[in-house]
Amino acid sequence: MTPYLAVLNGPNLNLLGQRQPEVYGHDTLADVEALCTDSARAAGFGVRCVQSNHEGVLLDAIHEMRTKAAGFVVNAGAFTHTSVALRDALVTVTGPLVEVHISNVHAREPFRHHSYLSDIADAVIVGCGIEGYRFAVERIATLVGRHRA
Ligand code: DHK
Repeated sequence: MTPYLAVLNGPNLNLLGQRQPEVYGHDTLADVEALCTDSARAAGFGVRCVQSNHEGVLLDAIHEMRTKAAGFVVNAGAFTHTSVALRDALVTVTGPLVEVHISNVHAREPFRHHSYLSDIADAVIVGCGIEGYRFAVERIATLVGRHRA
């Protein structure tokens, strides 16, 4: 079976393309998921994409995939800055974890400067727009030693 990457997007990311385009750009969540699918395929992976506005749904998805996914690409949205529960779930995943933020959170409000995930992530990508998701997929492929398998 083709190994897969989990691509998790948190609250409000379903509104990409409509929400604050000056911050998040004009691409949609569908564009993000297509980008992940294409870059993962190029590296020999499938993807499972989950977006939810509900913390518990994201937790359940992590529990379901934590030992099965080859790696996790996670943009937890605002839960990044608030959720010990997401951190506690993500620390149990067996593959690499890459945290992504479309915007440069460090150039924004102070409450966005702290992440509950960054110190448990293998890499953190901020401020690259949706291209950051492709970088995340490629980094996971490098970390698990799988390139165009
Ligand atoms: C997305 C969000 O929804 C915010 O809550 C984060 C992040 C930043 C992003 O840049 O992708 O603070």
